Amino acid sequence: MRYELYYWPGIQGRGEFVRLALEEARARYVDVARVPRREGGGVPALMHLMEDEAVKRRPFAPPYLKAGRLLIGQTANILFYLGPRLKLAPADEAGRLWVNQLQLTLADLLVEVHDTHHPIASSLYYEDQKPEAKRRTRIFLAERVPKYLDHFEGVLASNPRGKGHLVSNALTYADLSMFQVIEGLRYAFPKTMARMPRKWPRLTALREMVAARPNIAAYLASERRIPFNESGIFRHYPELER
Ligand SMILES: N[C@@H](CCC(=O)N[C@@H](CS)C(=O)NCC(=O)O)C(=O)O
Repeated sequence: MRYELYYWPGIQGRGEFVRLALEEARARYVDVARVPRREGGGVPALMHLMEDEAVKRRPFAPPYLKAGRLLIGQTANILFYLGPRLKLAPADEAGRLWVNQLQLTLADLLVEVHDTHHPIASSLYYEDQKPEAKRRTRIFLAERVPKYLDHFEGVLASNPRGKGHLVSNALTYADLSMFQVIEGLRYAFPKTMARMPRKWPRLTALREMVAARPNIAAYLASERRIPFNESGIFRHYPELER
């Protein structure tokens, strides 16, 4: 199977959760919007599947994945499909649902991360909502980050035979997504996350374990990994953390 991933070309964003799973499994895939337009890629190819009424089961927003005749939207849904196929999900239903639940909780967290810099509207510039962003970020860092990270630290603690994995004792896409969220939080909020090794030692170990996986390490060092930037979900605006 040669998968086609559709996501905005200049940011990690939500597409990165799918990229990490495909990269870990060394799956064959094309990041379509990063292919030149003259070769049928670029943003027009992405928009076409969202906007052309002739397309069946059109997605609402990127990322989406083409797998043969299937067109699948929603990050967690894409990973739910890919998980068993890439051997990144448990074989049993209860395990697969638990991985999906963790992924959906991370998706909730992502919305809150986005709202730190865009608390009023995505259609407005950050510069037009700075006071609200500052207020929102203060509460996010004081209340929400600890609540979420305590939860995931607890998931690791309640899986003592998991060899550092969130689910069972093998790598799942939830571990990869957890890694990505930690990386993003470290980029956006370095002061808060400097406390991570002391406050969330199991998550710190998970981050190191995932970063050291050969396929992930090779991907992170490659040009395929788009650097974090101030167009993505995780943005570093020092004034927000001050
Ligand atoms: N719940 C969806 C959210 C998708 C989403 O918000 N995609 C963003 C980029 S990360 C987008 O382009 N949204 C356009 C919009 O909401 O109008 C998912 O997890 O995939």
